[in-house]
Amino acid sequence: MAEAGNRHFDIIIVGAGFAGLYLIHKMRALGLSVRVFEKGDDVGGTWYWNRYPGARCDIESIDYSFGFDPELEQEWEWSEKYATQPEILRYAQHVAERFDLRRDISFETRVEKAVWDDETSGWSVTTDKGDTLTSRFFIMATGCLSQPKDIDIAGIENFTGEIYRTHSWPHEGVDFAGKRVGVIGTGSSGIQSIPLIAEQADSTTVFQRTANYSIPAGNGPIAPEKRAVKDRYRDYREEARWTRGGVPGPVAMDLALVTSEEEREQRYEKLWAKGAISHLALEFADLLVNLEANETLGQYARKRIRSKIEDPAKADILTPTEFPICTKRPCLDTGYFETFNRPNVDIVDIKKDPIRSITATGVATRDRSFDFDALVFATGFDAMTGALLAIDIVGRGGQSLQDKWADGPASYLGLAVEGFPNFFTITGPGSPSVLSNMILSIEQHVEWIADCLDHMRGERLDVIEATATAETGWVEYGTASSDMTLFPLAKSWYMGANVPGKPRVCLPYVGGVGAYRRACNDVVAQDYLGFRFDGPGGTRCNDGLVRRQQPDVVALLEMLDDLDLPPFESMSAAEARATSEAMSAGNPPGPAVGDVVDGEYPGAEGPLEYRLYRPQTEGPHPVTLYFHGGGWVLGDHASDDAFCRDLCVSADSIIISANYRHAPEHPFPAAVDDGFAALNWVAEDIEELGGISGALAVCGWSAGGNIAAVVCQLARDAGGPDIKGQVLITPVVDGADDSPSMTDNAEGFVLTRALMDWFWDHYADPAVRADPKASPLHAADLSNLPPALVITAEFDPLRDQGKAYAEALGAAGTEARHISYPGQIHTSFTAVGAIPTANDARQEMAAALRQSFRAMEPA
Ligand code: N01
Repeated sequence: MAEAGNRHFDIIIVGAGFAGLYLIHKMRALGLSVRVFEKGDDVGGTWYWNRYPGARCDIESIDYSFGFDPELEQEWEWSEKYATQPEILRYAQHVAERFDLRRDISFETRVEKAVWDDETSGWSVTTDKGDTLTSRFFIMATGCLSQPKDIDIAGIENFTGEIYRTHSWPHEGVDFAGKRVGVIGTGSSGIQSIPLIAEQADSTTVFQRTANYSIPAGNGPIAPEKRAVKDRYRDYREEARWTRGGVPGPVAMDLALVTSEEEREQRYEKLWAKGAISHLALEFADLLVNLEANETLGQYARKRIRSKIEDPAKADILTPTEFPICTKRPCLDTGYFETFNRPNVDIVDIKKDPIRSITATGVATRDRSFDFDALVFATGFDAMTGALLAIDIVGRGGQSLQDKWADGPASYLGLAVEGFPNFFTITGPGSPSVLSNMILSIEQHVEWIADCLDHMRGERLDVIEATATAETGWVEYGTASSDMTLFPLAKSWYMGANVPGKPRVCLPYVGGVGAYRRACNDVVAQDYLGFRFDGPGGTRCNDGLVRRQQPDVVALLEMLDDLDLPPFESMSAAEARATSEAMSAGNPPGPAVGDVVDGEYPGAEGPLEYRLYRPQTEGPHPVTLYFHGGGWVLGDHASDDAFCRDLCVSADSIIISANYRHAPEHPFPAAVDDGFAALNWVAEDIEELGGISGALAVCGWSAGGNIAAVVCQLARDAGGPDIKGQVLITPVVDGADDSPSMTDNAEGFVLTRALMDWFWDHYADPAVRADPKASPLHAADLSNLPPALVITAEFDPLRDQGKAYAEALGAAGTEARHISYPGQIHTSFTAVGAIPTANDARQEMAAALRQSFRAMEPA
């Protein structure tokens, strides 16, 4: 062992890559003793091992470098936009020397086992040298792409030629001159190495299972504007910390699907010319969430790829088609596709002609056999969990990490694991890690841990452990985040799909480094929410979930927070209307429908506008009369356009969005009188409108839900029109509500209590609010009303009154169903395209409408 006799440390760390190096530096600064064990004979981690020809970073070096020390970042000069592996390795070595880090590292030593001991509140760590050491904390800094995937091709042991693997390339290099080389694998490693192998070799044959997207790196000297970053590195790094991928750059809010083809093409051209993957998927806000939008970039990429390959048969094989672009890690290349224009380079599509086995002399596919002098495997890694599970880590009660993660990794923030006290993972599963600039993410984890250990020391706490509640909550949040995206559609290593038998879960957190950093900071700000501490300073735990809303809701709330708009209730009605219109201007458009017709209907006191949405299917159709939201003050017949389109398509119903007079110009009961007039008009004219006679339902959101509920009562009392069903979305039904949801959700979720008061104050004098036409919950009789579906949101001041209305309807004998959606807010359900986690709720509403109409069909 390198250190003289010491067998106990404050911290034992596995891995001397960038994470291990920075950990030593930070832990030393805290005055803690550290020992790092590293399998290789020097520092550098992934850059120590992956020495294949062409290996480079795929995040620009100005970004892919440490930001913790201003002197370090000024003194180091990168020679190229994307540095080569030797240069990055030299950088790691420079860092080790500059901060005198090697003296705390035991090289050529593999950690085999680590066991938590409850008695001593520490870890016992065993190495392949037979040593057992102890520590208070145990940190895995083993990297995300360090454990190679087993080669799952039969017969490799029979091959008599040379075998190379990109992830553990010979340090002395390989001379392929005069050799026939077979390469298996076309991920980043294959795509980077193939052009250089092909330059040397007599012949090169590439076996490709899945064609991959790659864009030209445009490598070369660092552009002057990028070099100028060094003059403002501090600000630049800070900016990077709050981005999505850890690299500053423009983030589009606009959508590919509402941008003209011409403009899209121009933007994609520019994107290609940049030669960078860090912002590829951020060019439009819908590229990673909407398949059709994604396809616009996919098509462009395919066109560019095809244009480089002369032989159409080779182009067919090399052009990717099997997954949405950017759902597998996109590659950066230098002359990859052009390499296949060489006469001595071939591509074999092993999806069509699968490899049967490796033979003594080469590769046998189903239809052909190939002879090689050397085989190169670029077949990838058991990503993110492989290296963590390669060591036998045993936590509390003898539970191993392998057992705990048998069905997929469970981790709090990708940092800590319940049942494994004083154990941290750097860039573990559940953190942005591989979807980000790794060095920046490493720094954030190391700094978070250092702050945590410092806090523990200050509070005299010895043991920290994530709680089950917090861990499960974060895992669910991570899954909900990835489920909103297209990532699950690819058989990628992000999804664990490249390793046979590996659980299929999205391993990284997809929400971006900024959102993630905010979550980590929020945990700290809430007294380390979701962590249990123990020690002489006491036992303490503020348990709970760091993110309680759905991920898209969180993103929306964070965006609104950043905008820091004045509250509506501080504005005049006219200002509020203008602001509301401006805010909805960029909303996603909603799906195409058969027809949209604007017209006028006879309101209670004069003509009012309506917008009719007709399905693409053949009519006549049932009709749903819809009332928009906006607290009786804001909005109009067109303001919930995307939602009306969505409902039209999913319910296969004509939707008529009828405007009504707004307060304060037209206070109570103008809105409901207009609503009832609209109902009578639709019922009378239903066939002329393309509807089926009698097939009429109502639906409304918020104040529109109030109108829908009221018109059902008015129609019942008036003896018609007959309404087949009512769908009430977060409706206002009680002007005197003071239930817990009013207090719990009073602030912070778009509709605030203050805003609701402001709406009421504009709409109805307190003296009339108890009138059932204003507060339908207060109706003396709630029987014989149309079957109702009431949708409420967990984080909505109106949650409890919606629930109360459904219960009161049910108690009076009216068929009523109530669904409360966890993690949603008042505005979630109509936000089509913006809040995809409410898609289920929208499907429920459509199903309820279809059910109402079905009920009238003869059995
Ligand atoms: O590995 P991969 P990688 N038979 O998993 C194929 C980072 N990185 O080492 O796609 C036949 O991407 C497999 O086929 P398929 C970067 O994040 C960065 O190239 O599964 N083929 C695929 O083509 C990257 O994403 C840089 O159908 C088999 C290939 O092997 C990550 O590391 C450079 C097979 C594996 O591709 C991993 O990249 C290099 C089989 N049995 C790596 N098994 C930089 O630029 C697998 N394949 C910084």
